[in-house]
Amino acid sequence: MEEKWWKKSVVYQIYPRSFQDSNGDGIGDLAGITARLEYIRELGADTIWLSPIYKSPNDDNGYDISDYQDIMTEFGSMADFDAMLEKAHALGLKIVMDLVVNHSSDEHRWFVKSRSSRDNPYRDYYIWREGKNGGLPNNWGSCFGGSVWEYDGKTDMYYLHLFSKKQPDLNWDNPVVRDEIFRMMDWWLQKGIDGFRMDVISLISKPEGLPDGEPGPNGYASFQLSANGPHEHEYLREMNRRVLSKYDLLTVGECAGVTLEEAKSYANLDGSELSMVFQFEHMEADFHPTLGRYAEQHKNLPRLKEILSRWQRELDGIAWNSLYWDNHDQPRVVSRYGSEKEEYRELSAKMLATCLHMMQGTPYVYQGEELGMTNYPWTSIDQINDIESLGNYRAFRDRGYMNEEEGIRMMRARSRDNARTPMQWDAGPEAGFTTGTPWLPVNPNYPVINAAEQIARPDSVFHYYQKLIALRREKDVIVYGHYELLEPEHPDLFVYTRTLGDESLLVICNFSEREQTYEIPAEYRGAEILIANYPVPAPAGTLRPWEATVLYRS
Ligand code: TEU
Ligand code: CA
Repeated sequence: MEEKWWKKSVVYQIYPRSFQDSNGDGIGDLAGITARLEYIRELGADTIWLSPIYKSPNDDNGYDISDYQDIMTEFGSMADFDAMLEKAHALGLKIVMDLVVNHSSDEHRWFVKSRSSRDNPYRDYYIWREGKNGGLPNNWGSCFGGSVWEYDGKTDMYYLHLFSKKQPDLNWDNPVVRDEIFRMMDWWLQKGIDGFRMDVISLISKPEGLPDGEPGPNGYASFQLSANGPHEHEYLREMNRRVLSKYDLLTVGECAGVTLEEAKSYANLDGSELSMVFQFEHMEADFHPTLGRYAEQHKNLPRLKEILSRWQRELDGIAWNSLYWDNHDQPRVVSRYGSEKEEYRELSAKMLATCLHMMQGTPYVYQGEELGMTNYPWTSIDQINDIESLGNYRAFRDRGYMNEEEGIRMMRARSRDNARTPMQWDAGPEAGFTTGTPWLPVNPNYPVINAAEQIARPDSVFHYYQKLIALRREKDVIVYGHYELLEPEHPDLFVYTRTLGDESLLVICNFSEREQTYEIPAEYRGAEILIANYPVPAPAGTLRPWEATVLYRS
């Protein structure tokens, strides 16, 4: 396989709003990030993905951009950005920026002009349609609840928004739009950034004629109908040819609705499109059969294993995987697949980290994951800020699928705000995140779960992540080894091997608090323990609650 720096990387994701506030307004900012860069270096990650920091009215916390070449007022200035980039590079940290170009904000000057008349030059920057039979142009539902169509009285037409009505979709079929976007990307790359994480890039090419789809429980067809559209790969190859290929970058496409077959194009090792994709199949392994994400969790380990293993096996040698449990859109993995119980929280956090970090692909660590941060104990819908949680809760409530109490239970298990509570730095006021009032409450468990305590304690989750990251640098078998799943049907154990030439790994993870019996395959008996989450090995043939062990042979 061709050596590319990002194949050996570990990426740390920062959600700037919740990472570190530097001026007491309760909102994280660029100066806060700059002050904490040493922490990321100490952890060992070499690349940072910054969620959006561009000018934005914050309808969706920066995923609605009103100026792609300016900084969000709350986050600071372009000078703050330049200072952050310079210090990051001086510390050997690369910076990957979020690129949100499926849609802009409705406050972007392009959209302001676009909606002003039917025949202005910006009209076709966005997707405008007439109503059909006195109703909406089609039956698609937005990711945040309700229709994807917003009626605009000024010109008596509807515009398409797969997300909120303040996030109108850009029209990628218009070559002038592609020119604008590619020029803007180049401007950032000239500044010296090291790549892009491309927001819902799989949705940019809309299907011909925008046809109706099968409606789901919310009454609408899924917005994901526009995934992997007819010109998707053509546009990405154009972007690659005109912009990306001129630099040495990490590019990761967030690909809602991507299939394995599609990923083989998006993330092909020939470098014609992107370095890798974020797929969603494994995030959907615990979905409710009808309500999908918006219900309590339906855990199913064999299904999770089948999905991850299929991606491991089938991309091997063809395309490159990304590896993630957490991001700013997902509940915290310890609460999801691990245990919040005091005696098991750290063990389970380390087990989950082991399971992911020993796979082939580039691992992503979302801020606080390296501490085993957990979901927030929401007690009221009023505490929720996230537009997606609120929009979908209201839609399901109005259709009689859930009452408020069920809604709160759903938020505890699922809301994106579980990931967005402030980073827990220390046991001081507001966990050291701000000297003011944080925009979202700090998780009350911060006196127990915080970075200062974990850095000082050698057996913490933080130091375990540090070790996993260091191992990836040392052992090629972790980066490149071929993957094989063992025990596919076991309801609680996730066991796999990695092999590269004479080197091999056996990864054993107990996804339960039950003791298990498990006979280690003969060829691994007596092998070196590369890393484990208990200080001493279990008696032969057994596994303790949430145990993880990696055995190494060469
Ligand atoms: O999310 C895209 C996406 O596909 C959503 O469905 C996401 O998976 C969902 O929130 C989880 O249920 C991206 C960003 O990551 C998200 O924060 C933005 O809100 C969204 O795009 C719109 O830009
Ligand atoms: Ca601030």
